[in-house]
Amino acid sequence: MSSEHSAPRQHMAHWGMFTAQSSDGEVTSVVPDRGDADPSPALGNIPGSVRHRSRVRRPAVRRGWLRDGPGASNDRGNDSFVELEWDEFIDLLAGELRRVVDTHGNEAIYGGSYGWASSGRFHHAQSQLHRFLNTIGGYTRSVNSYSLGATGVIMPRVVGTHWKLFARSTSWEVIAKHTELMVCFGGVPRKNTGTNHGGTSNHPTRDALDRFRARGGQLVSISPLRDDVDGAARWLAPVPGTDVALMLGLAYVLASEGLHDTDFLARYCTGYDRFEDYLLGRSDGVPKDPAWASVITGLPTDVIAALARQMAAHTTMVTVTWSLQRVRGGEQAPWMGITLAAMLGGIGTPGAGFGHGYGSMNEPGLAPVPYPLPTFWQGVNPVQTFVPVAAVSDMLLDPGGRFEYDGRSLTYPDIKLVHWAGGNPFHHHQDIGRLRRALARPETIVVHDPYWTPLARHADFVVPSTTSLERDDLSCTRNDPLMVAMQQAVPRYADARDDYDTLSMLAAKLGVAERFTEGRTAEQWLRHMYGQWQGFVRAAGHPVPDFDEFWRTGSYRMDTEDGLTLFEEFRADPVGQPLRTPSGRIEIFSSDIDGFGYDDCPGHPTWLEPTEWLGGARSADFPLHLIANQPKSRLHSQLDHGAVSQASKVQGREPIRLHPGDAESRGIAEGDVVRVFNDRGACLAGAVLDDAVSRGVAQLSTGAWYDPLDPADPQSMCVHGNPNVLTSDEHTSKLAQGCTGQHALVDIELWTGAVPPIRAYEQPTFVVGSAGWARSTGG
Ligand code: PGD
Repeated sequence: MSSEHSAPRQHMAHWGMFTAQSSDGEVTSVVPDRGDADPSPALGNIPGSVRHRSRVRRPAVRRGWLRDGPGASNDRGNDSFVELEWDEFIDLLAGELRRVVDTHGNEAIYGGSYGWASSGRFHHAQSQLHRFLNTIGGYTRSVNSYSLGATGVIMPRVVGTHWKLFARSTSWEVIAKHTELMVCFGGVPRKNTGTNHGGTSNHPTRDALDRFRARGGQLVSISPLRDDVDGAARWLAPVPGTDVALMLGLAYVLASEGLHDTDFLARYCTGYDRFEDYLLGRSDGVPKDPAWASVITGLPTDVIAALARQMAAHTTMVTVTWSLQRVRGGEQAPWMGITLAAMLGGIGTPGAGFGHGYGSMNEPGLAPVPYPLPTFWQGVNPVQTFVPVAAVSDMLLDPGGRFEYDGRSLTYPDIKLVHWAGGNPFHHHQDIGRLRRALARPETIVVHDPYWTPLARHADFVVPSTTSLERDDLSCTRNDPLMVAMQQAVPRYADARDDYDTLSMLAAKLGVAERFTEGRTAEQWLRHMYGQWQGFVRAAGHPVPDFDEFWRTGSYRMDTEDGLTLFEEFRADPVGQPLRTPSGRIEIFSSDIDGFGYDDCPGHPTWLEPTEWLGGARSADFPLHLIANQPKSRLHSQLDHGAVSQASKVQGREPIRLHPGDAESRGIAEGDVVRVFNDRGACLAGAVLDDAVSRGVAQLSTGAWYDPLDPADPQSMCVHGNPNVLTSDEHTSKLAQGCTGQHALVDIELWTGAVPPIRAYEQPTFVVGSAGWARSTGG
């Protein structure tokens, strides 16, 4: 399909659709698609990324692994590599996979392999790896996500669904037309709406909010950061981590002043009475009134009471961003948000009710397509063992250990081989010092990535993957109308191969080639997957072109289900269209959750004092509340070396924003390099002073590639500004065991030492050799 690479090519990234211009094997410029109302600035990270110096050029094996063979090693992350020819590399890796399967069984392979990788339905890295591992007998898998760890478990129990909250959320159109008041816990940060998992052809949030405001709609943003909303909004900044207390204070006013919708609560919900006993203090002697909420949140009592009355008097949408559930006790905020919306009675009516994730990703509010998407079938995993995704360090450090999860008591497997494609746990996982000690435990670690990310540096086998720009693919997502031909923009870089090719070679060595490939090339898979999808759309009566015509045209616009209101069918007919909960209704009190007896997730929404917050004892040692949120200048850690991300850095470090008053009291000026620290670790960052950040708060986004001052020391300071050296590896609760990376208590001081160089994007050290050479010479 692609033979000439200098012509402009249409492509798709998680952060938007664009045309790439290239020359000499490199993308030189990108132009956002004309149909995109508000393109993401992150597209600017793409030019120069294909031939960047941090690319993995050839298959590489860690020197110590070649010398000593498989085994636990503290050298991971501080060793040199030997580049091998593909054939030799595949022989060695296939032999190691066979050894682990034969000796320890497939459960000993951890193929959780979490990560966002790239857009594209076929070349999706995890799908490729999971299918391959299934063909060789399966693997220990991970469940849920870092994005929505708490929500993914609690919401099915409370409203009977997880995916509907996003894929069938109330549309931006409906909000712009009907909502009078949006009360947004966590704001609606536009920086995040640049991104959608798998790609996105349009970014409607800014325009929708403009129309909402033009109609007289009012937005109240509740966040420690004023700029969590673009444009006019009323800003309330409670003490970070206290949103549930604020929601309870609001709920108390509704209940005590008779402003709650008792008919809705009786007809559509279960367990309100039990919750009300707690709310009004009948069960514990503590009324959760505005005065109580004021002490915890720092917001004035009358402000809380007035907001509750305003909410009751208007068509109000209560929204909760995903960040609020990425903390200890993270199940409570979305549960309490739904409860508050239920008390207002608007759920299922246009412009009112509940939303989860407006401003978290470019999906909530966008109309879904009514057809299944083309799918690369992953096969069946015969291994039943799984772990919650954020429990990876616990699993590696504690084989055989018991843990609680969603009402079950489970055991961590004994993992010997970790196989990872398309993710970077040094970006996404908490407490990197602990993660490094965990990654020293397995006998072998295999990583597929286009770049020498920190995870690749900690691997034994590093597989050079292509970027999506080096291959053809199909892009579409469940809330985007376009099926898009992602055209290869540049030839493959150096010895990089598609993960499909690498895994096909491994499958051939292991005697399962036919099962993995079904005899298809990548192009044949695209045609096959397109054909299946075409069948669905044609069955709905739409004349979808054949593959070749589609590829020439470049895209196909599907129908979408416009004008949705979340739970409207349940509202219309609660008996005929019940929720998939035990009661068929919204579970404000859940007997099942209550029955688990978890101290950190009781049977109804509850204020649980966080471990990391300014109201607790820990704040005496670490008096600043760090918000480790998603970055503005890139997606996660992807293309951190790109122009937009680099332009945001301060003296090469990730910017940390703090209030001018907090900076002044520490002798810190704009542009200084600072040391951010707590009892888990430390990193350097570049100071940006900004009164959009509340007093007592600091904001350091995720995504700066981990860059240890001393690579031999797992606890080393990161000289670049990765906040996950500071975050805690505690999980949300025994119910969901989700990620809690959003908050950490820290302190900050001026860095007065020499400023170390950034080495994160450099190649590791290589030694010349081959597989046999290292073993025979001890090299
Ligand atoms: P990415 O940077 O997207 O981060 O964590 P995630 O691991 O997804 O990593 C994707 C990797 O895939 C990159 O290394 C990229 O080079 C590689 N890649 C891209 N394309 C391909 C390909 O085609 N093949 C292969 N093999 N590799 C490819 C994200 C996670 O971080 C998420 S979703 C959230 S929401 C969490 N949020 C927070 C947070 O709020 N606060 C903190 N402190 N930490 C978090 N971590 C979580």
